[in-house]
Amino acid sequence: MITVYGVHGSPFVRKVFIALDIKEIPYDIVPQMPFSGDSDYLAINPLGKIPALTDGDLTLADSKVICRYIEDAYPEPALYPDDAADRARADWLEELGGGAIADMAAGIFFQRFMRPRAFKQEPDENLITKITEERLPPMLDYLEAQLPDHGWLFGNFTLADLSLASPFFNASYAGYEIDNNQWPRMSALVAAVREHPAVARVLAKEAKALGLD
Ligand SMILES: N[C@@H](CCC(=O)N[C@@H](CS)C(=O)NCC(=O)O)C(=O)O
Repeated sequence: MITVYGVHGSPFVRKVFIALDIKEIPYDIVPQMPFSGDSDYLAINPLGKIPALTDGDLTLADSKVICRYIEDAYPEPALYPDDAADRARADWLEELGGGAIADMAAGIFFQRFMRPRAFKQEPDENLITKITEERLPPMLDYLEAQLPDHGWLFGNFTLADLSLASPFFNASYAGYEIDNNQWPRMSALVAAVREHPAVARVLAKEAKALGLD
């Protein structure tokens, strides 16, 4: 049986839940908060980050590594493109979505969602403006040029589509939406990923967990 360590709300944990749901692989969840310093968890992932996953004797961390394992061990339905060049490009876009873009979205989410709720502090609006006005627009320009006019990046839904859209679910919890006039393809991608049945199921559980339903 697969066990996922993590909590709803993290875009990285969300990716693993969605990959497992799409492949109809049953799993248990061990709730694990990030930044907990919990020594039992550090034995599973010495970085202390979520998610981690165990499958029998195998223990893994990092959503990208975990999702590649899930894809190799449970290939159907495929969540990455077949063609080598497409797969490399999907890797790159997944990396960008889980790296720079997730960092920016996490900045907005932390300031406007987590700070007031968890720490009873005001958000740093200057920091948010720096992200939304300076750092994010060139990234969105780049992504807009990467996306097709319609449909998924590689024909079928892949983890590249999910990884680019998912950070913006967190940003939207904090009141940020991609401007549909300036970046229509990115805005449409986020909407389409949100409506994917497995994504919608996980987001519904997430809304409950975050007290947003
Ligand atoms: N590259 C990692 C990033 C995971 C990550 O940063 N998770 C956040 C939660 S959204 C975390 O655990 N942060 C705690 C920390 O950085 O110590 C992945 O893809 O799994």
